[in-house]
Amino acid sequence: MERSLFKVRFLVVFSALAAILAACVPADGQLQVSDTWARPGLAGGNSAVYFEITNETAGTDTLLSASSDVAGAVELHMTSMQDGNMQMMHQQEVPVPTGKTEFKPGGLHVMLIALNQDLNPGDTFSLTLDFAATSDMQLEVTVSEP
Ligand SMILES: [Cu+2]
Repeated sequence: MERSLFKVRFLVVFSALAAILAACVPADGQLQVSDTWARPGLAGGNSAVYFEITNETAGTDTLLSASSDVAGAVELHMTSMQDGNMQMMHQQEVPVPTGKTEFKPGGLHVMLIALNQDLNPGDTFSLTLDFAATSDMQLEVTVSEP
C-alpha cells in the first residue's frame, strides 16, 4: 500500500518535470533576426524597418506586433501592387513559418509612424518584436540609406 503511493508520487513529480521540459522546447535562440536596418526619416514623418527572420523550429510562430520609442505608432505592413498602384496594407499579425521570412522594401515591413526624432544614417535605436511563441526580442536597428 505504502509502496504504490510512493510510485504514484514519483509519477506525479516526473510528469510535472516532463511538462516543464516540454514547455521549454520553443525557447529563445531558435528565431534569429538579422540584417536589421531602417530608412532615414524626419521627426513627424515616417520610416520603415527591415530585417530577416530565420525560424529554426519545426513550427510556425507568429509576429504579433512591434514597438519602439522612436515613433508615435508602430505597425506591421505589407506593400503590394493593386491595380498598378503600390499600397501598404496593415497586417494584424505576420506568420513566421520554418525557414526565412523577409521584411524588405516592396514587401513586409515594420512601419514607424509619426517619428519622435530625426533618423539619420548611422543612428541606432531599439525595436521590440512580440512573438506568440518565442519571448519578446529586442533589436538594435541601424539607420541606413536603402
Ligand atoms: Cu508601411
